[in-house]
Amino acid sequence: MKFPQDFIFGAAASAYQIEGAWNMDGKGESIWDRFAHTSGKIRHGDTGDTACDFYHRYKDDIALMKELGLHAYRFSISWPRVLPEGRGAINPKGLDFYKRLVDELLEAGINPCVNLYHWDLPQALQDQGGWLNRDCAAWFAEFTSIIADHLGDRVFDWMTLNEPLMAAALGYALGIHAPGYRKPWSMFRVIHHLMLGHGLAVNRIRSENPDAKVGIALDLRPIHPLSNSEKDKLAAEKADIFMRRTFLDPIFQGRYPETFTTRNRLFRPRIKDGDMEIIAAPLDFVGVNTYTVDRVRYSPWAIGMGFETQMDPAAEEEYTRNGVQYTTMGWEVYPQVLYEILMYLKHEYGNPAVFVTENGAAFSDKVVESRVHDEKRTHYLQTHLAGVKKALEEGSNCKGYFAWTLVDNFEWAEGYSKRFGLVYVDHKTQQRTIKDSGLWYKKLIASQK
Ligand code: IFM
Repeated sequence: MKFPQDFIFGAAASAYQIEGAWNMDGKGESIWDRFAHTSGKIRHGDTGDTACDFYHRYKDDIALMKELGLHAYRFSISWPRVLPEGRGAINPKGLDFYKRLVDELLEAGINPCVNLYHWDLPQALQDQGGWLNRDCAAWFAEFTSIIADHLGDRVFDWMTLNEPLMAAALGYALGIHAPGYRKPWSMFRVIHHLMLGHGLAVNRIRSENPDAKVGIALDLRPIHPLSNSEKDKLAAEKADIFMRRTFLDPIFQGRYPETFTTRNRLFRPRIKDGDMEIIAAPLDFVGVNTYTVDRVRYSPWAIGMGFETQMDPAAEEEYTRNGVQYTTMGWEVYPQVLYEILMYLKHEYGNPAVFVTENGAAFSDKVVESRVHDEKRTHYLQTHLAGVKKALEEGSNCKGYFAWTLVDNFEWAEGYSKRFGLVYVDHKTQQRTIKDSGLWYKKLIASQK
């Protein structure tokens, strides 16, 4: 499979999912530390306390990235590692970790792509309301300025937020992610504050480094009605508005979809004069995180929504149903996912530059005689990348692909029970084994030369 000469192949990860060292060298507590330390929140009582110990093993993991031939690595910065209280005094050791990480990546010839917020808000800020507090947008901007000031001479590719929809929906409405709130009405306010924080951060990055390329990583999935009924079709339209247009319209058109701002008062975010101009700060690219398709049906019970997505629960093992493969997350494998989303962005939003900032699959891998024969993941990568290639042939402006993820890591509420990595991690010994899918990816990247 041949891609354009300048197409970027990378891998992505996030701080809480891999770093560990949760309370070392002056790091402050994050909402994920607090959540994972609360009994009953994470499968098997797992925590990110040690995770993949990337904090200590980053040099070895960068050596693995080099071995795979990755062009770029997308990682996030732990806000409370740098600002233990969320604001104010910088923790020099925390900042130094990210400087060393960037230097090591550059030394290995791997482009560092920084994502500023991947869900691990400082607990000290949560104690002041977190993203429910409008001030959180400004706090995020302050944090961004610090990071851009210290890394901006060596980092040129930036993302503000990772998946604001998931941060708001799973964390504030469904309560299955930190901070664990079940207040569906609050979600819209949280979304607006996140988007405001995004816009402010874009401006801060640009003022620190005018050459920076800035984007945001959104979770964007194809949305299909579960049946041909008019009700389900209407539900799919509503899902499109809530799950995709709520984020894309303000960025590209400077306004939220009408239904976002005309909700009943309890649900409606307070939008102040000038907010939309800030959120619509021009971007250099959109990051797309996508794994599966959403099959949507009408639901009278989803108050204020009118739709629900059919989702299987996570499972011990992957399975097939009616000839369709599902991963251990219970996610349908739908290889056209990237093709459809890239075409959607082309037709609905004027074909912006796009990076696939996350894509991958969890399967129940096993090490057998020092090898991991994960042919299902290889097949997943192959068929999904074929979708990217088809989209490119049809004019998509996709610039690169980041596999989720380099090493098996802490999969949020699922703990360590789900393996997405190109590299297997024995979570007891921290031993790494490159999976067959990693070797396939390596070959694909090498074959582009
Ligand atoms: O592990 C997550 C990641 O943190 C955000 N996007 C989806 C991945 C798989 O669930």
